[in-house]
This record gives sequence, C-alpha cells and structure tokens, in this order.
Amino acid sequence: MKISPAVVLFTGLATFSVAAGDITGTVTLQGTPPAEIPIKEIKADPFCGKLVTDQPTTRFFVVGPNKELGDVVVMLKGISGKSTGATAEPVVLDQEKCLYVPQIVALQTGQKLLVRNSDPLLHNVHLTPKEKANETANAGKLNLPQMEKAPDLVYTFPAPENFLRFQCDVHKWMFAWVTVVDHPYFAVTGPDGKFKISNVPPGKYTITALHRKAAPNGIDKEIEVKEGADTTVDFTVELK
Ligand SMILES: [Cu+2]
Repeated sequence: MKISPAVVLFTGLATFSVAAGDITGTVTLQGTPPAEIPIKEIKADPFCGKLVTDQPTTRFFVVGPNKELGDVVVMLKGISGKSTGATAEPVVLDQEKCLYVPQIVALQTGQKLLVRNSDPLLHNVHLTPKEKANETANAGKLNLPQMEKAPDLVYTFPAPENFLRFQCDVHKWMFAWVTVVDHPYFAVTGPDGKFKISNVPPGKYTITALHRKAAPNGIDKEIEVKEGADTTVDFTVELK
C-alpha cells in the first residue's frame, strides 16, 4: 500500500502528542492553620456591606476536610523561554463583593491579565511588582482607580515573579497574589488540593509547590516524566 505524505505527517503529529504526559497530584497541609480572621471592615463599609450577607474572612489557608490545601502554585523549575503566554487565553482577576477572586493567580509571561470590577462601586488597582521589568512594562498602570462598569484593566508581565501583590487602596483588606511563570507547566490547586499540569514533554524535572504563607520559597521534588506516561506527585506542606 502506498502511504500518502499526509498520513505520514498525521501519524508523526499523533506520536509527538502522545509522548507528552500529565503531572497530577494533591497537596495536603500538615498541622493546624491559624483561624482565619473575620474582615469586619467589609460588613461595616457602607457600600461593600450591602453586597455581603455572610461575614467574609481572610483566605490564608484554603483547607479541605482531609487537609487538602488549595491556592498552592505548583510549577516546574529551571525552564525558561518556553512561554506560550502571547497566544494563551487571558486570565481574569475579578473584584467581587470587595474581595479579589481568585486571590491566588498564576499565568505566563506575556499572557494577558484582565483585572475586572464586577462590583457596583469604585476600586483602586495598585500593584507592586518586585521585578523591575514587570514594573517598567506596566508603567502608568501601577495604581489606577477602576469605576463601576469600567473596562477591564489589562496587564502583562515579561519576567517570572512569585506572588506579585495586587491591592486596593480604597479597601485596605483587598489583596491578590499573581505568580508569573516563563512556561506553561504550572497549576494552582483547587479547594480539593488537586492540581494537573498537562502536556509535559518527557524528561527529568524539579517541581515545586509554593504556598504564600506556609511555603513561600517552594517545596522542591525531583520527578521524571516518562514518554507517554502520566506522573503523580503529592506534596505535604508542613506548618512549623
Ligand atoms: Cu476595592
């Protein structure tokens, strides 16, 4: 049988995509986190107070019934210049009921971050990058008011940076933390503590799990992604 070039090309692509693997795992917390603090200012605020029925609290530790830990950034280390951020879907950081949602965000270098105001009131978006390149790239947008129904504010970051801080100067309790990664191999754990990093090429890697309060510098593990196979790696974040 004669094989057409198109079939050869298709088979080649299929083989390539099968070779990559997913990395999945669960992050759990060991130890008892401090109690979250009620943000009484939200209830007391004449505008924000109307938007909430429950008493919002800080969200330092998002912990499940079996100590699953959410809001952990898991990423491969030692990879640079592999960002697909320029063509990736933008990431939304919303302001809802006078809180940032989500509070922990990760995105790639060059990927758009849309900061949205879903509230019927004024917020002020104030970011303080530590990497000079991230500051320079957003000059003029580092401290801006955002009115009700105003268009999204759009940011991009050229340099990797962990936990770049966003805050609102109108509502002093509002913080979000944005981690910028120079490749697509990262994830943030959900409230179930689980993460999934897709399409990782085979190879040996250092993978790290960062929690802003309990593991800000990351917990490293060595892993190997074998051709066409999925890899599981779990992390335990210890409270000291
Ligand atoms: Cu605000």
